Amino acid sequence: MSGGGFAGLTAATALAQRGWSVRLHERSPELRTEGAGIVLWNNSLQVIDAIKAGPDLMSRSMTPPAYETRMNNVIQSQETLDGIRWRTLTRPHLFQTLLVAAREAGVEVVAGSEVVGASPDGTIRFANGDSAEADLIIGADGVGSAVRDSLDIPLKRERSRDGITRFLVPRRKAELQALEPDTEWDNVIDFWNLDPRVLRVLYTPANDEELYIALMSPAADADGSRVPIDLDLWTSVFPQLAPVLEDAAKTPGRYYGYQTTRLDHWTEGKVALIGDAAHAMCPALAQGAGCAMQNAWTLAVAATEADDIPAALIDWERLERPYTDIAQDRSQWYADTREMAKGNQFQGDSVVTATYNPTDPHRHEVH
Ligand code: FAD
Ligand code: 5PR
Repeated sequence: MSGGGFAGLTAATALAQRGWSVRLHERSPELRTEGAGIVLWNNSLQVIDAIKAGPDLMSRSMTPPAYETRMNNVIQSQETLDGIRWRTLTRPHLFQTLLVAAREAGVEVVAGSEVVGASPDGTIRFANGDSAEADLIIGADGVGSAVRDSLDIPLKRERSRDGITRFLVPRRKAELQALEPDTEWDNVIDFWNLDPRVLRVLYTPANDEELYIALMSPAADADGSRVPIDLDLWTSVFPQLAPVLEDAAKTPGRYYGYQTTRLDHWTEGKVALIGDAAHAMCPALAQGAGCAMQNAWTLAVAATEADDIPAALIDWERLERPYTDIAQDRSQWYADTREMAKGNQFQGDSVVTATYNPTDPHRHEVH
């Protein structure tokens, strides 16, 4: 296994729990995650339950009363998402949850070990010159995947004009309430402004103490995409968020441009790619990590049941990839059109992946 992110840890855990001996190579000297907050939907929450990490995840996460969308501070919709499972949490909490599960399952984690490539016959190569043989090699090494690039799989990369800077800050609920008493500050609130200037704040409570805020602007807007953030600019457009924007301005932050990567195929012989290595996407539907964990799980199950691993991997991609393709397409479309600003974001094609249950053994039967 190459990569100890959300995809790699999930696949390693699911395989080890099925009796595989799993060695996970992570390039960084220690296992940790960057970034702020995250939203998980039914598809990944089912996987969390299946690897027995549910109680840990639930202990420090929440389901806000509604997903609210505003345009120029006027409410467009308040989606209560009835019947859809979803949780908000911090990325460090998700990472810790998965790391504990991996350790308990007996995964051998090798930190400070960089993978440089793999071959379809089941050889994995390391930066220190070593190599090893395996029945299954998984490239879960992120959007810059060395495993993927070593296989020369054709890929298409699509960039969007917008991007985002993310922060984890204290909730400051009482101060926000004092500024805008009628607002339900436990909601996710997607604050859009398109005219006269495209600036957006996605406000996502992650638990009682921590708030995830994501500040979006076009890459072409130098002040809007500046880090540390231009506090005067952001508070002039979002005065009701001043207390939390002040905290965000104290951290350096990093601006990420939206992009989508699509591969011609996800597997070659005994090698499979999952997560951002195979299917990086725009964050609009909050499904990047969700699809990573969903595909990690289904891959582990398919490989365990296989008589012939390369054939089983091809079959796995054929059956599972449509749920990721639709999330990538829809997220890219939302990023390109900014249609989320109209509200009612989570309907129809936008919730196909979110409501999928990858742990249901009967999921591909025709009803
Ligand atoms: P990564 O997290 O990138 O992990 C890859 C790992 O591999 C890293 O630890 C890296 O150090 C290691 N590695 C890299 N190269 C090598 C090598 N050569 N050898 C060994 N190890 C290596 N998703 C959601 O589901 N919900 C959200 O709300 C959400 N919000 C997002 C907001 C933003 C702004 C962005 C940019 C993304 C968001 N995502 C979200 C997407 C999500 O973060 C990613 O899709 C997810 O982290 C991908 O996980 P991964 O394990 O595939 O890759
Ligand atoms: N949803 C989430 C998110 O983090 C972002 C977006 C949507 C949870 C940005 O990071 O549309 O950009 C988005």
